[in-house]
Amino acid sequence: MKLNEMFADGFVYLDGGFGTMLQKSGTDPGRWPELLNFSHPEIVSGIQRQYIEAGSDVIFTCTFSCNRYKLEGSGYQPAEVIREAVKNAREAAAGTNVRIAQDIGPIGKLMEPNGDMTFDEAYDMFREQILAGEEGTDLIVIETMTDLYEMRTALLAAKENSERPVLCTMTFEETHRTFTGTCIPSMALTLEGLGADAIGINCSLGPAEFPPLIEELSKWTTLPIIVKPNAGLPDPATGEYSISAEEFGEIMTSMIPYGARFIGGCCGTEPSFIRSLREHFRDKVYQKQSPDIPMAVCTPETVVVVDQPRIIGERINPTGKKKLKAAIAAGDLDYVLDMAVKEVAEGAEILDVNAGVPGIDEKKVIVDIIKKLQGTVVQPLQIDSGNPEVMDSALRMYCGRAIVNSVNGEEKSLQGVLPAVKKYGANVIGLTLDEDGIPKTVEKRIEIAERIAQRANQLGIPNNRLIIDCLTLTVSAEQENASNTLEAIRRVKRDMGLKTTLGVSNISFGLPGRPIINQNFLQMALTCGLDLPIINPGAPGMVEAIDVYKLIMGIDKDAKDFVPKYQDVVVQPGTAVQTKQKEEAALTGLEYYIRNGLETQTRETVREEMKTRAPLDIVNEDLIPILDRTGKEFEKGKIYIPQLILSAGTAQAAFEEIKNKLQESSSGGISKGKIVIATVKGDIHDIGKNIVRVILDNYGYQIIDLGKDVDPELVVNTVKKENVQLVGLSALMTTTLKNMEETIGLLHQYAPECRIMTGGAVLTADYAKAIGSDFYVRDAMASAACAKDVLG
Ligand code: THG
Repeated sequence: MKLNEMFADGFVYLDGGFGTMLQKSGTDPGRWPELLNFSHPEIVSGIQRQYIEAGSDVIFTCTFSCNRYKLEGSGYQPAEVIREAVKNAREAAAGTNVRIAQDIGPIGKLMEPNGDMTFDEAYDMFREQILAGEEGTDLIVIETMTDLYEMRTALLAAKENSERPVLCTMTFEETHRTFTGTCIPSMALTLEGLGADAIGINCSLGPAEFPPLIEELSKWTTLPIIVKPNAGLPDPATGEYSISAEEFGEIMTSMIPYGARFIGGCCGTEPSFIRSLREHFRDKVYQKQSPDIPMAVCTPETVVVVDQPRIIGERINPTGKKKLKAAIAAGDLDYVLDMAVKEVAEGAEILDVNAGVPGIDEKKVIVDIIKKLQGTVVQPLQIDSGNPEVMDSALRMYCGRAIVNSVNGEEKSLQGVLPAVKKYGANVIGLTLDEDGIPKTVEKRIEIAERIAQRANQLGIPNNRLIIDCLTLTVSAEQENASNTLEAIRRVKRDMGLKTTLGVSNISFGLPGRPIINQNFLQMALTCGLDLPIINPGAPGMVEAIDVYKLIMGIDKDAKDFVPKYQDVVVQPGTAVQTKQKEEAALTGLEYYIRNGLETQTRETVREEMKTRAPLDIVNEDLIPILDRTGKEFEKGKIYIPQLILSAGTAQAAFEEIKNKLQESSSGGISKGKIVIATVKGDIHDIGKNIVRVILDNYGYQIIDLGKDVDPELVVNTVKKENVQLVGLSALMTTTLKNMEETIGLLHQYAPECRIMTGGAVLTADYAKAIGSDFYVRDAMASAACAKDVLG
């Protein structure tokens, strides 16, 4: 059943927090709260019934962590727990027309390229859950996701294995990003593209912090919006949340103008909160949004809006490039990555990727390249392949909204390529050519463009995802072709209202003075309305032509970009311009390799350096300062967790080289010191602790990660055995703070020299001090400062 058939027009009331209700019921949820479906079914259905009585139209099954990974060791299979949970929810809803949503939360470990769980592993776990929930539920809810890779994998698994509507929510921070760096527009573009039925935000913060997040979301989706905040922040001592039911209902109404439709609560919201929602929304009307969403291309971290000329870098294309061909054939991904990083430094905003080398497994290679690039470069990709199967695999792996290069007017191409564009929510380039090649006349090219647009629209691909390439041949052969291309661009833009792209350098094949031709043709094409020039951004004069275009057309308001970029620069016509920004952007040597995940080059450089320098000097003078600077960039919000993980991992390769060398001679410590970290006993959430690990790793400390739900004795024993000077403890629930206190007590007793830092969602500075912690770390970055304090 479709979502709009399931619910009458207007607001739909979801449920509230489950965990906090469980705590109130006096049961110990233990390590696997979902097992309460077996041991205490009456408590589970009882909570659900309270939500129904309070006015929920939808209740969620008690299955948040019912995945194979999280249930490991419980003695239960995900499917049997899910079936039991569905039974309990049905029992609670018996005799009502309340809908049952199968609840699915994060698996609990990071996916490639940020972590090591593969797409297939994650997909299989989600599919297992979805199949098990098919019987007896009406909806699928995927919630509390922080990684867009995982979110989209779960959504794909839902769409491919069930007909049930899918509600998707992610968890954002006040920075308007999830902890892995996903931004709101990227979530919206990606999930709407993949066919989600409603999207929104849950958990995260209290309702008072939600309106700006929901307002931003409302600009990027036509789907109904889900709003499910926490009841503010909990007081660590009492566990009471800061927002009352009354305030909750009141504040939630402020999001009606942003299209809030599916409303409910997360942590700390009890049935009274849902009752309050009902009361406050009773005389209000759902305000459906119809935003005019611009064409955009994205990765989780970056959105490139095509509201002005955007540069597509053309260089990752082996045609005519011997070295790149050999690298692709040999699987040398670092070579490709290096090219990508250079293109971005030169000004590319989107990267075209073509892996078409004869005799290779193109499908596998393009997937590997996409994974590699998405692990490093935050710029969106344009995938270039003539093979629909290759395109399908590439889009399946790509996280975000890509551009498909390309479809053309031939029936075979339309049928082969458009279905994948639709399924994965990509943008697509339509080439104005068909069985008879590139038409000579402008009219014919427009006809083909119209045919492609019509076919795309029929399949549900809207015009804001369609780009037309009017194609240019070299002006040396058929001269009138070039001016026809320009005229066709003008007409596609003006009459069809579509965005345009063009491989600019084709114009000059076989002629002398190519850079001059290319630069001027680019300028002419921009004037005719070219939006997405495909160029080599390192070629002389090309980026500069675009900078000038933006200046003259008033896109670069008050020359804000132009003046700083070109002041102090002596421009030699016809040569590449070395601007200040380019110099600054250009990291060099080891720093460049580490920051960009170039492991091969990192190892080579370190080995080379060790021929003339002491290994420990390289650590102290190069590696640690590089990691410090990387940490600072992260602090400033210039890079995100994935980039931090990447540089830490690459630096690890450098450390390995150095260790090998040291072992050859004598031994010696090369880390800045050991730190034990753990999530305290009873607490099974370790997101915060994992971020801390990444950051401290990145700063060059040796981390002994004891994991989650850790016994106080294990912490103490490890500290003593390893002679550790600093321990980091985290607790995410008010109920486990007492275990934090106990752990601290034992440490003080048995390892009095060891210092203790503590953090976690529910902890405050006062409370940390009260339970004997030496340092309160407000956020993960603060742990680095603390480590520096203790260990230097
Ligand atoms: N439209 C669309 N896609 C396209 C094209 C187009 N993709 C391919 C091509 N045309 C654009 N991309 C390239 C890629 C590489 C080169 C040219 C165009 C290339 N150029 C140099 C040369 O001409 O000798 C080499 C420059 C260099 O060293 O990088 O190799 O029209 N939709």
